Amino acid sequence: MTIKYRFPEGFWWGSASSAAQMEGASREDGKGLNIWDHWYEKEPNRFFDGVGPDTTTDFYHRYKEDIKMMKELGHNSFRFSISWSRLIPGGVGKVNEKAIDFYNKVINELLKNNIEPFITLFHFDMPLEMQQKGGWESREVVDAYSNYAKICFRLFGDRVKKWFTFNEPVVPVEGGYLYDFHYPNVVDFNRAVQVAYNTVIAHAKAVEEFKKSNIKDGKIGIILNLTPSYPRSNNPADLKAANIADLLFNRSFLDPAVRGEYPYELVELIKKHNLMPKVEKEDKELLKNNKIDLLGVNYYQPRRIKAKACMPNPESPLMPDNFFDNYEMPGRKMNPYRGWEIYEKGIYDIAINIRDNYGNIEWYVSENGMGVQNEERFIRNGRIEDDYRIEFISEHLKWLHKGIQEGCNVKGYHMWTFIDNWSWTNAYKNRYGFVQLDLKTQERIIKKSGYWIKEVSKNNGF
Ligand code: BGP
Repeated sequence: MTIKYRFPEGFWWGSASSAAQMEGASREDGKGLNIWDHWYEKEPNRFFDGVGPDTTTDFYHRYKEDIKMMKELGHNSFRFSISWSRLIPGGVGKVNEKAIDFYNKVINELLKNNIEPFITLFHFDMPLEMQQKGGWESREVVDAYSNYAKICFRLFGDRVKKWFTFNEPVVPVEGGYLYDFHYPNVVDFNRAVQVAYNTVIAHAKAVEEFKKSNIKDGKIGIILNLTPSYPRSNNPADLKAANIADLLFNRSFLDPAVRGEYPYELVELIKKHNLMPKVEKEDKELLKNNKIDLLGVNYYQPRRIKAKACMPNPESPLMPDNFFDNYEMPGRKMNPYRGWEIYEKGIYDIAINIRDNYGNIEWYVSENGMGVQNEERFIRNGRIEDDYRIEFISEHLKWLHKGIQEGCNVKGYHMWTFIDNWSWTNAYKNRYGFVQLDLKTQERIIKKSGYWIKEVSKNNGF
């Protein structure tokens, strides 16, 4: 096979996952409840086909078999998250020995298979008791989180060298406090800003703890879902709208994490609309002193923006959408199942932006993927022939490769995800895996894309 797109030596090939989406065993071995367990108990109707987070892919019991399969797919790295409510039920207090044992076994099994573990500390799964204390609106919860982070570094930092404080921290802000797709289903811009701000502070405190922990050769970072904001046109009104979307959804986390400060324009916007959060005087220093070493970027879709067409109803709550309209570009390529646009060049634009505006910091694609419904219809001779996924990945990789050729500091590419897993309120509607999961039997079968990525990883290119 001739290799047209070769990636740098040591490139990270693998996938990402999260505790709530794969572990299952949601009430076993002393795990506390998190907001997903709780919300599902209260309102199962909010979840596709009424499927909740109790079993998911049962990684808690099947991690050995799964790690073996990862090896078979050519993974040299794998990101998973620790469940805060499993490690420290209730969020503060006694550490659960059984959880320590489980995460130790997973880490050791990965290392035994030459797969480097990357750990995320928080992937949308707030312990219920912490939510009842106010969730990210509360500084007490921020401190509890930084203590949890410190405990994780101490327990696992001898073997785990890549750490991420948060996965997509803007999503719980959007889902939980603006657009009603995460618990606690609040719609309130002021509270959303406080949640976003306190999450950034929690992140910086965890980075501070990491630095104190002196983990040898360790790197600390954050995973952000960057959605490049493309204006409909060069009309100044469209440009202004797209810039606001970029400030609110990308730079609100990217700038404090990488540059150690908020963009001036964002602060002005927040002030102008009386949305300023409560801050503490040492916060500024904290941010400045705790920039990340490594950035993870989740990229699924771009954001297309146009200037607002109509005046918002003055009686309805202030929303980010008061400042822009989403633009449906004619001819855009869609993933109709997830309702997300597929725009491969976005990954290159992100790379160039990081190179030119964020000091060319070391980064990797921490998630990219395509969720497809009813994949069973593509089964031929017993396996899913997901050529659309192979095309999706290779088209993104070509753009990433171009970025690397042009000097972008990209270290790897992880897919969402290893195996079809539980997707929050979408449950098992859209399937993302290299491996098919039979929900009834828990049987695992590698899809065509799994064999394809194995070759890509082996050849370090395609
Ligand atoms: C990202 C999350 C993942 C994952 C993925 C796919 O935003 O980090 O947790 O779920 O998106 O999205 P979804 O599951 O909503 O289809």
